Amino acid sequence: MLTGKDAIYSQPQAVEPFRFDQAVAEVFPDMIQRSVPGYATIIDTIGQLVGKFAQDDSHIYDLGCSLGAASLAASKNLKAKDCKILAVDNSAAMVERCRLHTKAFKSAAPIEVICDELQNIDIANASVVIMNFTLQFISPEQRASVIDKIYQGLKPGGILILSEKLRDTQTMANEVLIDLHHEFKRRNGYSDLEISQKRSALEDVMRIETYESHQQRLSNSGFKEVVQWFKCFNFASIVAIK
Ligand code: GEK
Repeated sequence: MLTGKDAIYSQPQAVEPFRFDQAVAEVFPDMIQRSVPGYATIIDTIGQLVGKFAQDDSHIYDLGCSLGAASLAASKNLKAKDCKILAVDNSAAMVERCRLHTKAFKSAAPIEVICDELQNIDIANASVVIMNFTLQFISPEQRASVIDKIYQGLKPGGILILSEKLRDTQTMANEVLIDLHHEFKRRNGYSDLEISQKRSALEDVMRIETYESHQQRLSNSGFKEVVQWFKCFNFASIVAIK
């Protein structure tokens, strides 16, 4: 599979709202590695969690799967029998490439790649649901019903792995985290122009919340225990246990 280097915002441009289109799908592995601190660790740990929590005869959902990195990590670590992995994304360009990635891989469980809004997907018989940096792209008004639906579709003892970019309620502390993230991107070769144009492109598309709002929403849905297992700058990953 050909994947390139992300240079989408390297030239000055009239910045349009960010979309997961063909140009983004082509450079996505490079883009996410250079933009999300700890991405490789998070994918690796999602695999470990699937190894521990997937139950026999159940479904594993990867909502907002992009090119299928989390689904592949799930498949590599799966010990439970007769599971099915359902990978969902609403970007046709992502789904097309995800199908190629997952087909090329000899998976322990069938991986079905679905092109649809995750809001339209029924969640049933699930032992693990993964939302790795996806909920932040769902409109805030729809988030509670998405989390409720996931909770309802999980089996007892099942988990939701939720990774998100966060906002801190403390103004100065929030700025510290944003600066550290921008420095992380600079060190990974992004210019100040790329960082600021990407920031503008994402402004209305990615609506980030505080850790406390996520925690509250998860416990409102009924999750028994919620733990932040990863945090680096303003990026976190949470495990919520039913
Ligand atoms: C990874 N999880 O590599 N329905 C389905 N998919 C959606 C929706 C929606 N309503 N909205 C956005 N997406 C991946 C990375 S990227 C995160 C996830 C990022 C999809 C969108 O098309 C994109 O592929 C993905 O969610 C978010 O582990 O780029 O910051």
